[in-house]
Amino acid sequence: MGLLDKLSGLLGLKKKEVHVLCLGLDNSGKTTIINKLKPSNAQCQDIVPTIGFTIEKFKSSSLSFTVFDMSGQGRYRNLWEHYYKDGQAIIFVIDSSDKLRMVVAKEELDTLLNHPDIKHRRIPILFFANKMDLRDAVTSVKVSQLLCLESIKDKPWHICASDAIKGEGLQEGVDWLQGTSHTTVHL
Ligand SMILES: Nc1nc2c(ncn2[C@@H]2O[C@H](COP(=O)(O)OP(=O)(O)O)[C@@H](O)[C@H]2O)c(=O)[nH]1
Ligand SMILES: [Mg+2]
Repeated sequence: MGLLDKLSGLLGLKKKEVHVLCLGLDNSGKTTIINKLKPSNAQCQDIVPTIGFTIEKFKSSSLSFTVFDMSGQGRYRNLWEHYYKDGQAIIFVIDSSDKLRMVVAKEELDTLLNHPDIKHRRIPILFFANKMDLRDAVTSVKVSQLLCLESIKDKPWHICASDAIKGEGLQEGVDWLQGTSHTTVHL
């Protein structure tokens, strides 16, 4: 069973489609992670390259993924925020070796958490502290400190160290998402 098949048990809803948002700064590893998660027969629904802004959408069985970069595109913010209300789980990817932009990742996370379509929902957030294989990478504990994850009280969250190229850590994250969402996501 592929990782994505396992995930499709998410929410225990076999029929209804579950929307997962995969977010993070550009170059953090989102596309690599999603490519590892999706089975080879997943349809690439559409890649929408508006000027300077790309939304990747994948669909497989009862799961759909919407993936986009949150950085350097402030003026496209309202385009991507439009997807928030349909998201039932969030995968937030961080480049653990990019210390310079960790503060930007934190700003984007804070903006996300304060968005009206996210703020009052107990939507589970899975963080991937990605690129753990790189010499410059900080630990997942350090990433969670830098992003102040402990201050997230009203949503279930979990952080996993990952190496998306080798596929390490992804299973643990998917298992957590699958386990948590039965009790925490209300439709
Ligand atoms: N060393 C290392 N490189 C990674 C990892 N994940 C992604 N990359 C590389 O980082 C770059 C950006 O990845 P990509 O998935 O396109 O990032 P996105 O912009 O968030 O979609 C690519 O060159 C990937 O091969 C990882 O865990 N370790
Ligand atoms: Mg990408």
